[in-house]
Amino acid sequence: MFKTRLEDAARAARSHLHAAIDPAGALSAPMRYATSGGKGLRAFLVLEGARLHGMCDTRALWPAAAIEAIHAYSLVHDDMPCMDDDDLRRGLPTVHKKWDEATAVLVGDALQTLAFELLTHEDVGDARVALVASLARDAGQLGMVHGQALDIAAETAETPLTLEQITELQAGKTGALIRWSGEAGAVLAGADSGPLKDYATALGLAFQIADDILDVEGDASAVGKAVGKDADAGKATFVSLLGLDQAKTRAKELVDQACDALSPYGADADTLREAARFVIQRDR
Ligand code: GRG
Repeated sequence: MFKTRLEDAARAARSHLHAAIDPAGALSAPMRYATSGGKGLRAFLVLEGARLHGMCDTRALWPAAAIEAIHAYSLVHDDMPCMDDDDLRRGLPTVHKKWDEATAVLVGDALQTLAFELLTHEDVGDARVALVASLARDAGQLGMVHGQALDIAAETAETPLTLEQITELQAGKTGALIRWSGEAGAVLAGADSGPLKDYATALGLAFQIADDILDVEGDASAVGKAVGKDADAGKATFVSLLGLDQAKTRAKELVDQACDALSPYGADADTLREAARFVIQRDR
């Protein structure tokens, strides 16, 4: 059930996003390229959260496509030589490798602004301003960009980060967009987003711990990007700080926490529970 829903969400959000990329634009080809592939986890979270609140996909696809646009922008910029410097993303050459660095900067810029344009579509209804404001906050100076800046600063820091510092960094870098995705369906419906926020906060941290584990245990061809980079760079990660076994235990605890947070929804949230289990079992 979950796998099918994830694939459907990824496909639907991608085609919604691609329909919004105007072929007349000078960057339409690299923008489509940067938003192809990917698991679609964030779009899935938006659509499932919306379904739990009786919201149809016609409304929810706008925030689902918007969050995948922001996520894609962050990956394009993160892959650049001035950031994480990667040649491979989703199993294909990164945008700056296939085109050039100026194109990668501009593709990220255009995807970011497109995300906010999508959220203002009339189908989104009364939640438009709330969604624009929360995405601006969660992607911005105290959200994802904050986490990314802390990560870059850590590369040249004298001492490795502590567990507390890594947790703050990841809550921004990876956690903020996942949290926004989890909450968006409830915000769309004007409902209490508390349970979904708790679910997505735990899920985001479990996701990042799983990512650190994949960097150690994963296979580059399955992951679709280089692995072993954190250890090579001497970077503090959940695995380097906790050890592999404890990192896996912590990820499992967070998945249980995420599932418990869904109790107000009963069995209706079983697909989201499956998603939480998938996040720590994935191979890419
Ligand atoms: C450049 C402002 C700015 C931020 C970049 C997201 C990010 C911040 C950097 C990505 C670095 C990274 C690999 C983080 C680990 C967690 C993560 C976001 C992995 C990629 O997300 P997935 O697995 O990707 O959902 P797909 O390809 O499935 O969409």
